[in-house]
Amino acid sequence: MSHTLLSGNEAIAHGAWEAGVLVAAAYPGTPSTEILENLARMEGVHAEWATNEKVAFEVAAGASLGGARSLVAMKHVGLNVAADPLFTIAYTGVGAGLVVVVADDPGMHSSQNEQDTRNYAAFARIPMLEPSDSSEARAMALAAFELSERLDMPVLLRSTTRLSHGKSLVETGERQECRGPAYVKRAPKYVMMPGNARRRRIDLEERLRKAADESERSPFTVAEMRDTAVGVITSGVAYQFVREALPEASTLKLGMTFPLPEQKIRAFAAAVERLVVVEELDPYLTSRLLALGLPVEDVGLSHIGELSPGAIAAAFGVEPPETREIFTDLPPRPPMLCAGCPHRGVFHALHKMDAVIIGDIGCYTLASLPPLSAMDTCVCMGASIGMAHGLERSGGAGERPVVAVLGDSTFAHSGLTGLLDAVYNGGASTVVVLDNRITAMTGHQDNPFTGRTLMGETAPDVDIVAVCTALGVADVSVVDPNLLRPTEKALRAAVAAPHVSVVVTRAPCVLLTKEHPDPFAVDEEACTACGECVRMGCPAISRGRDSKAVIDTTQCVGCRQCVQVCKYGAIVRTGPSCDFKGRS
Ligand SMILES: Cc1ncc(C[n+]2csc(CCOP(=O)(O)OP(=O)(O)O)c2C)c(N)n1
Repeated sequence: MSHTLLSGNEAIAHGAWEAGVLVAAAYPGTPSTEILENLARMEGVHAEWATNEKVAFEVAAGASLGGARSLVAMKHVGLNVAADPLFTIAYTGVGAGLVVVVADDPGMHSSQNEQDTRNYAAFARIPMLEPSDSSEARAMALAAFELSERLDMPVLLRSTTRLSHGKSLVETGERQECRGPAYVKRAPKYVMMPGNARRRRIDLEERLRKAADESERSPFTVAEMRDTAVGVITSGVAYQFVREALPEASTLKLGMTFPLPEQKIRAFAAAVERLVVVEELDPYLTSRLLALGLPVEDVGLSHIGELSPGAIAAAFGVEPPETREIFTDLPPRPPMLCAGCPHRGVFHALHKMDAVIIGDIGCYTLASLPPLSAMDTCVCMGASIGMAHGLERSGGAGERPVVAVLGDSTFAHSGLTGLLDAVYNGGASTVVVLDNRITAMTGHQDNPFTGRTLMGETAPDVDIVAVCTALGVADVSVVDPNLLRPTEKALRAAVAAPHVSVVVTRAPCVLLTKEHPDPFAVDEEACTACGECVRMGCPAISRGRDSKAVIDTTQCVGCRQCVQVCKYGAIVRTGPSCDFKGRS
């Protein structure tokens, strides 16, 4: 045993490793990504980035069939993608322990919506554990595998951003080696056609009854009796906020939040004068406690966004805990495409073409912000192609070209089926695959088009062009998006095609390139202040004296995109070849 300062994600990975996890799969997504990145570095684990969360879930489920303790991790919206296998694997049950880690993002720090995954546990009828710090995250990850095997059910481990990324002390242990029995054919358990599924449905209720007993006995549910004037029932990171805001209040911290430990809850409720539930996001516990007939008092806490000790103190009408403002004088850093991002040129061209740009999720979503303002929609991963096809078929875009734009990782995640659909149904929209050779937005994870795996091994170099051709796209071209004219030409040709066309814009993410050419600078005499380069939205370019362009040479990576839009030759290379005398 040793003590280490770990984030919730690191602790979950460690707990799973100690439990002897053999196979782990995930699709990256903040705030869950580091779980797999950590597991990939641990001895004895096969860890992989799956193409999407559904596939990741199925990989883990298959490994569990084969007697390997398995883990799948994702962010909350990933569980929507993986929901199909989730609901039915609740019926089949597992081979060796199967743990599903889902990290919610209250407050949407890096997500397109806010979801409370606790509802999924109840909806799919699978047990759920909710850690409140890193130490519990490790212990629960370990315990979740044992619980999964005792109950013959997948177990959901729910985290939230503060837990996943916050650090606290963890006592870690050694790894147990525990391979389960090899796969045996058991069709009545694993083949979910109606006759078998009906029997497993009844069996699921029996397993849930056992899970409820486990919940009553769970060491993770702890009643802490202090002043009994107020009793707070809470779970997860909300427990920490309650302890800060209401240090005198009695608390019942629920570790297993599906099924709920009804007797423990009733006993706690009977021992306090006022009973309040403090929970982040949906009134998940509140509605269940009210259904039990318990007198839960509504103190008016919001169900939108993150909780905080201050918000809890305000709801209870007590002094907020002392907080210290740190780093108050930092300059604002609004999100934007990086200087030299190869996506920029594509959006510049699409904007000029007055295309309706049906976007997707990735770094490129930032093109929706001014000055590029080059995106019309962004809904969920992979949505761009289907939505563009629907819009094009509706005729609602009139004469304007309809262009779907998505990254290489998103294309692998859920773009392929949309593209096949558009081809099959005789669409005529254009699809742009922004192939920057990486899953950039979530921190540079590999994907099937990068030629490397999460374990650092070489993977087959799957060619996006060949994939599109195989899906029936007649018109596929490849351009370097740093070259603006050829990019615009390829896009114009693609939108003119009478059928579905694909343009693959291929240039590595600028952050993958370690060495850059000399930066550029503006020749003030030649600059007319027309603003064309500023409209590219590069963070290295701003307006200076007399509204003329200024390039911050510490940010400029020499991509040459701005040089190509300047009609006056006012942007020139610095360094030895500089052809103006540094008038700035
Ligand atoms: C269902 C789902 N899973 C994961 C995410 C997190 N996520 C947002 S964008 C993105 C990948 C973007 O990569 P890519 O499409 O290659 O574009 P890039 O950022 O490299 O430009 C991921 C994994 C999400 N939003 N939704």
